[in-house]
Amino acid sequence: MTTSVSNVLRTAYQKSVAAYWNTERDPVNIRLGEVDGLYHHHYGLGDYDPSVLEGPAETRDQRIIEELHRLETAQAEVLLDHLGPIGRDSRLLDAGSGRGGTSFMANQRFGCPVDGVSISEEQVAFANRQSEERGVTDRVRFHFRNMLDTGFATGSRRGIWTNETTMYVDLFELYGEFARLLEYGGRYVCITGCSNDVTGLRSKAVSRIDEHYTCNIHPRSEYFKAMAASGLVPINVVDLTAQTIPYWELRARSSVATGIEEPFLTAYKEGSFHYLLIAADRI
Ligand code: GPP
Ligand code: MG
Repeated sequence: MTTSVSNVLRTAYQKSVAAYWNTERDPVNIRLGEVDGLYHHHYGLGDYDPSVLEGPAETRDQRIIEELHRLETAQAEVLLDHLGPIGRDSRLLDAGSGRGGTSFMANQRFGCPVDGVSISEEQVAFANRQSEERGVTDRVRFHFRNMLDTGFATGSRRGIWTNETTMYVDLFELYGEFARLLEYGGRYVCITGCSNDVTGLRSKAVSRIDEHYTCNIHPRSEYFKAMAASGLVPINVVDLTAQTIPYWELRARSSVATGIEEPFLTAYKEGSFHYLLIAADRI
């Protein structure tokens, strides 16, 4: 399979998403990543330590950054907890791998090979540099490929995850590709933000999140329809909304707030939006 730009970026929309991530250097991601060299592109889970907002003013900013980073790493641990037993030879796919954080954590935890794919060449290059620095290039590799059409072998994956990336794609197309890639009984884990069918069509706050990231947040129901259509059978559905709100409250008070904190807090608190984990098995 060739990985020329025109082959990977097939639509004007995909080109605009790639352009966004190719130029993204936001302190909310870079400064957090610098804490320990794990660069995430997802949000956090769990209560924060309120003492970070107090104490010596000269260290407060850095202590808040470290606490936000700790919560983001905790989120990735929760995702990996749901992959089920993974042996050293099980092959995993990180679909929409960003700067690589979750992939490195999976390799550290399971010792297994991990491939990440991204439509951002800058992110792929960044993550591969990280892999070199960590000395794991034989086990963790990042590829400039489209997660809708990865080119990896049929049935080659024990596990696949999407950590906040599904709002960029058509779920039916995506899960068709994942169903092809997963072996029988293989596990898919999704963490996502989704709109609430019960409250009706997209709220103002959810529209503002879409606009901010150039994404298209799906309704909750769409996930289950698309999984069912591709033989992905949910085994766990966890509403993580209450556990992510403290992260957003701390982030709103930090020096690295981007302005998207208030729409997230509004959307979660008004109930128009959930932070959801879905784990599903391929049958
Ligand atoms: C990015 O994380 C995540 C997305 C762009 C997907 C949108 C997620 C939803 C749950 C709707 P990031 O770490 O790059 O974002 P930020 O720069 O705001 O920290
Ligand atoms: Mg971030």
